[in-house]
Parts: sequence; structure tokens; C-alpha cells
Amino acid sequence: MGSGISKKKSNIICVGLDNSGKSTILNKLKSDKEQSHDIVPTVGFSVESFSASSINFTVFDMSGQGKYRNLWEAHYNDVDGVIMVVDSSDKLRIVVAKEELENFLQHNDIKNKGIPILVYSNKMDVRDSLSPSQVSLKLELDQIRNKPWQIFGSNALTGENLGEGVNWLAAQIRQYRLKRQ
Ligand code: G3D
Repeated sequence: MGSGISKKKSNIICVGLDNSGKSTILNKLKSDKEQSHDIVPTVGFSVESFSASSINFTVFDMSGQGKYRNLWEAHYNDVDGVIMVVDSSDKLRIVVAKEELENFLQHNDIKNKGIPILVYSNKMDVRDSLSPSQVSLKLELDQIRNKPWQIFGSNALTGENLGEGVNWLAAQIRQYRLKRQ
């Protein structure tokens, strides 16, 4: 039974403003053989597939460009988990990131689902960047009532803490599935 669950494909969407580090994170999370060394800048929308923690992830990588919004909103109805990437060194645009997260959480296809939200407080290596608890306060994560969430400080360049985050997400998705069976 366990393997049946872990083999089921999960749809993870990755959200975050442009330049937050989404492409770098996704490339790091891919297995070494799949890893592309030329990171292609995110242009609006791309679909990435990779596996981690025995769960297959399909990732919709979105940029902050509004014109692609309808395209990625179409994938909201079968989403199992969310990765939100925040640039912890960009203290100005974290306000915009908060608005994006708020809008996302209020979306009809999302608001009543208990899907897990993983937040990477990325670029923690940058001097004077915000700590994960500061980012958590700015994003008002404690206002999220009906979804499990967790924030991890990450450095996408070295990969530090990326695995921890994804393991948390994978465990949450398994629990969510078990609850609904
Ligand atoms: P995006 O896909 O969200 O738009 P990218 O973001 O993955 O393209 O990353 C944007 C820039 O931030 C890249 O730099 C990338 O190397 C850098 N970056 C990503 N994660 C980290 C991190 O954890 N620490 C630091 N210091 N930099 C990071 P360039 O210079 O290629 O634009």
C-alpha cells in the first residue's frame, strides 16, 4: 500500500516573484543526472518534472508576469502541494510577495484545500538578509489556518536546506492523501 501512495504522481506548484531563485532551486532539486547546468531564465511559465523522496513532482514554475496568470491558474485544481520561494534579501519586494501569496490562498481552487505550503526563505547567504522568522512575520504565515505550512531558510546556490524542505513537503502530502482515503 505504501508504495502505491508514493508512486502516485504529485502536482507541486512553485510560486514566487521573478529573481527569487525558483529556477535555481528546481535545478538543484533534480537528481544530478537530470540536472541542467545551464539555468534557463524563467520566462513566464515552464513545467518541470523531477522526483524527490520517492514522490514525483511536477512543478509549474511561474514568474511574476501577470499575463501568464490564467495559464497557471488552470493547474490549481489538481495541486497537491505548494513551494513558495521568497528572496529574503529583497526587503522591498517582500510586500509584493505577501500580496501574491494572499491572492493565491484566496483563490477558489485553493482556499478550501488543506494542501501543504512550503516556503523557502531563499538567499539566506546574502548579508543582511531577513531571517526565516522575519520573513514568516512579513508574510503573516501565522494567518494561514487551514493548511500546514513550514518555512526553511535556504541557499539555492549550495543547496543548503532544500532537501529538508522537500522532505517536509513530501511527508505532508503523504499524510494529506492518507486522510482523504
Ligand atoms: P527565478 O527563477 O525565481 O526568476 P533564479 O530566479 O533562479 O533565476 O535566480 C535569480 C538570481 O538569484 C540568479 O542570479 C541566481 O543565481 C540567484 N540566486 C538564487 N538563489 C540564490 C541564493 O540562495 N543565494 C544567492 N546569493 N543567490 C541566489 P543571476 O546573477 O544569475 O541573475
